[in-house]
Amino acid sequence: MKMHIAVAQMGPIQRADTRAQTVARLCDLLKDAAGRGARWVTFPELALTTFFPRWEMDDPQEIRGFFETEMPGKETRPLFDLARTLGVGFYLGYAELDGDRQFNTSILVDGNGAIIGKYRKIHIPGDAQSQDGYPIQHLEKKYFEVGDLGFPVFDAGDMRIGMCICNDRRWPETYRVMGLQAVDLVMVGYNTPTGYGRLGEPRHLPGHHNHLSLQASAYQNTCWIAAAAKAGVEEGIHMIGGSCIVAPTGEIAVQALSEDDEVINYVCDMTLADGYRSNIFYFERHRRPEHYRAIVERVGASRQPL
Ligand code: CDV
Repeated sequence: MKMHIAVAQMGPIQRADTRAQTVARLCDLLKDAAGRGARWVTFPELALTTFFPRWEMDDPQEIRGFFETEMPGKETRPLFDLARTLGVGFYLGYAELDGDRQFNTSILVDGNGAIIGKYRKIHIPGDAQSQDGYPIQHLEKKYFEVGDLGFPVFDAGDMRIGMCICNDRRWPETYRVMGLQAVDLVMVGYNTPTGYGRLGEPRHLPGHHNHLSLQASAYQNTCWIAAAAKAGVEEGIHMIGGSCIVAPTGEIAVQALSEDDEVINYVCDMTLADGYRSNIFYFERHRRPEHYRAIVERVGASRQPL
């Protein structure tokens, strides 16, 4: 079975950009993807606003302005209507306000414009308050609770789709939980600054680690991964691009070349995973969960005497 999939990378969204402007960009990207024949599109994490967790804000009204209280809301409805008109499904990342609870969320919307899945980011990186000495702040722990929905996989007709969000893509557990549900496609959006800085990494490494994580995870869990960056210089901070579609072989099938709004697409052979699932990664035959207890019993690495 072949499935035509697209990734819609976005260039920067500045703070002054309105929701209407940003949704219009999303609609243009969706049309571009549909025009190429794609049936599913991945948009980035927090795709409706600038990456606001770089700022420490305390005014509840100001913070609230970055969150959605309903989905679709008045401003996002055009994207859902367009999906229905084009018959194209999508993944969309946004900041969700649920009562007084705040989550970094993604939804899966089908080609009828209906929400068929929701995920709330589990691996929340960064800090709860600004840190001295860091060139840029990353305050997701201030603005978001840890997600409470686990890593579900959704029936999308011809395939099973799972979701994760940005930092989640670096953790093997993210994909293995979905791999154990026989996920076919994982969609992920990200905002990754080049100069996260606290690691003092050379500037080429964030892009390398992005692809390393995605490629290893697709291969080890026998699934496709469609990964969408928000890229370029946003509010003075450079974020990596490198949006891509990765095959279950671990190979990058197609990759964005720019740091702007850009659609990439690929006709994915969904049977490519079968060979791995029935051989080297035949989970039922080869996995040894009785030896993996530490994974669920321990959070950190133990330095206790051996
Ligand atoms: N939005 C993110 O989750 N960003 C992280 C940064 C902090 C490194 C990431 O893992 O890309």
